[in-house]
Amino acid sequence: MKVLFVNPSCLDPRVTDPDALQVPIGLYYLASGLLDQGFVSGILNLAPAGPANPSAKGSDEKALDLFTQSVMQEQPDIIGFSVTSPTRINAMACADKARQILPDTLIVFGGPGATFMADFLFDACPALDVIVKGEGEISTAKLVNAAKRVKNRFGTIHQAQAIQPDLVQDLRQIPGIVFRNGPSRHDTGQPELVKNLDTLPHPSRYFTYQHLAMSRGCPGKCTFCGSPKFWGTSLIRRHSPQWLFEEIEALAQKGVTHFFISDDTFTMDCDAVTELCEKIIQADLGITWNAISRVDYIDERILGPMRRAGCIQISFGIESGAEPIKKILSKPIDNDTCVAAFDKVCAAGILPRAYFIYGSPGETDATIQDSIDLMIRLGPLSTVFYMLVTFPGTALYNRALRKGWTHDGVWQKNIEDLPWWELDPDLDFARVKGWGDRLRQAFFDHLEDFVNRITLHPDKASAPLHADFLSRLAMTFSHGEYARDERVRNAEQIAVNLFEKALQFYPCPRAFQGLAMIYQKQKNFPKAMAFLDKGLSHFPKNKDLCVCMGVCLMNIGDFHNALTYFTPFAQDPALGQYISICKQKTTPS
Ligand code: B12
Ligand code: SF4
Repeated sequence: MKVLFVNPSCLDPRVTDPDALQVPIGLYYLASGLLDQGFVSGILNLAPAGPANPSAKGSDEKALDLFTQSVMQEQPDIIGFSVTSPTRINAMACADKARQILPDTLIVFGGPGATFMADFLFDACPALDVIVKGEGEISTAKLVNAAKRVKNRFGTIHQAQAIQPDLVQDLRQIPGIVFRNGPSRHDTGQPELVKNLDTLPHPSRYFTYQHLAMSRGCPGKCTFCGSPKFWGTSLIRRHSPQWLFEEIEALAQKGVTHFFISDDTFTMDCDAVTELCEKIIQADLGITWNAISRVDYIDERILGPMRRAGCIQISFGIESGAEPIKKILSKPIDNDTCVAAFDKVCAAGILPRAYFIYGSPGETDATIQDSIDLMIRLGPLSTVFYMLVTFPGTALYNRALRKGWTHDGVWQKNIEDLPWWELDPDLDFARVKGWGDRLRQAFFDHLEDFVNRITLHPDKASAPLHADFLSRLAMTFSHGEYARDERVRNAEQIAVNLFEKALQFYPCPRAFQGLAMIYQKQKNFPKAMAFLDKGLSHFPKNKDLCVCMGVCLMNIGDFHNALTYFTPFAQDPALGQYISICKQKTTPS
């Protein structure tokens, strides 16, 4: 029995956001569970293939071609698609294609998009056989075992006639699925949940990946979010710190150096987070990671361990600074709590990132000003501003359905999501877009001030980590996202200030290198080399510093000395060109 899991591509090209092209964590769990049971299972990631033509929305031929090739080659008995609202169109196109190529393959959809759009998907996609709702491990294992028992009889499930009664009996025993039976459908109710997440296999045994989650579920009930209904709010389960540590350690041993911890509210359980961090610190894994949390779950005591364990960024959904909007979005966290959390996180040397939503029901110029005022108090060093959109499974979508503002049939169109302003008669695109522009403008107008306001804990032990934090941030201004963004004013000067501030805390190779690169770009080679000299006096074997020094020396025509800096790293093919130029220049003709 061969099972192929597929991560379909989104409608919009997301080429600039590599994070969004990753395979969902759930597929790693599902595939590992089946591999552990002896089934043949793999994952096909269509996301990087994306829409063939970025300008033509919904054009996904490239992803479809890749899928067709894989299916012809693999000949899977079951194909399971992880579906979100933005990936449903590609999932349906692939399902239709699979049905043409392999008429008897069982086609299964799961994930948040499938869970809340079952009726629509069965109507719109004749090739679809089964939807697995919510958490998938137990239902999927049962489904695959049932498929194994009745192999070759699943071919009837998607045909016009009803399937055999004994097969129906089998499927009815599986909780949490909806399956097609000729013209009708059966829904078996809620899925059975994994009581102890540690009983799940370690996906790292089979796969290498960066997104991890310790918990399932969130205490929040935000009206724009699918999590409360998908995972439930009362029974939040989590892996033990030991289980997650083993997963991180195994992945680090496979070469993963940066992780995205994707729990909805990672810092929910203070003791568990502290225990995990202590284990990472003790093992000295040399990793970095980002996390997501809520401002009302930030206990100052965990920030030190988190930072020492490699946490470099925490994202918070701030959403709005206006009380009435927070109420509508069901995120009743007062602004002072938001500010306190941002201050603590930044003081620990962790970059606080703020998510804001605009275009909510009841939004006005005044509520946007409230958000701007709150943002200025928070001083976020990174922001994401989202126009409010809605998906099935959220309270807001249900509200729009009740008001008759939309219906499930809209998902037939090539749209990724439903912007709220399109539904709400009190809003229009021009105003909503204008609000987004105002928020972004305000952020860029104040960014330099936010950087200048950074106040780090003065304790001596944190000095190396503070230097790391400041130099990392400096790099975004000198060579990263902010360096490329025209809206950021004084980017290079901000970078210089940050690198210098980093060095006041502790000698940091990135800061020496960053300053040298800035002066090298300005053709001020003596100044660049002075910083490199200082850096190399602390870190004589640091490759980046050596290479940078070599390049500076080449620029001033000292090829002989340049070669001495490149030679220790001669095995790196990227340096081959430099080395051969230096050799040419130093070989007497
Ligand atoms: C981390 C995360 C991301 C990360 C990483 C995603 C990744 N590749 O792992 C990033 C930042 C990339 C991201 C991007 C986006 N995300 Co996101 N994301 C999440 C988040 C917070 C956690 C996902 C997670 O890891 N869950 C834990 C694992 C174990 O669960 P899982 O992957 O869902 O899989 C389980 C089940 O779903 C099911 N299952 C899943 N697939 C399949 C397939 C089969 C065949 C079967 C049988 C079962 C099954 O079984 C799995 C095991 O139990 C969720 C919210 C949440 N808590 O679920 C939102 C969420 C999934 N994201 C959402 C959205 C909207 C997006 C974006 C569109 C945002 C944007 N505007 O750019 C993009 C697009 C992503 C895409 N390809 O569609 C929505 C989806 C809503 C919807 N109805 O579709 C969610 C639910 C949040 C919300 N707003 O409500 N996301
Ligand atoms: S938006 Fe965040 S806090 Fe709110 S319910 Fe969703 S995951 Fe929880």
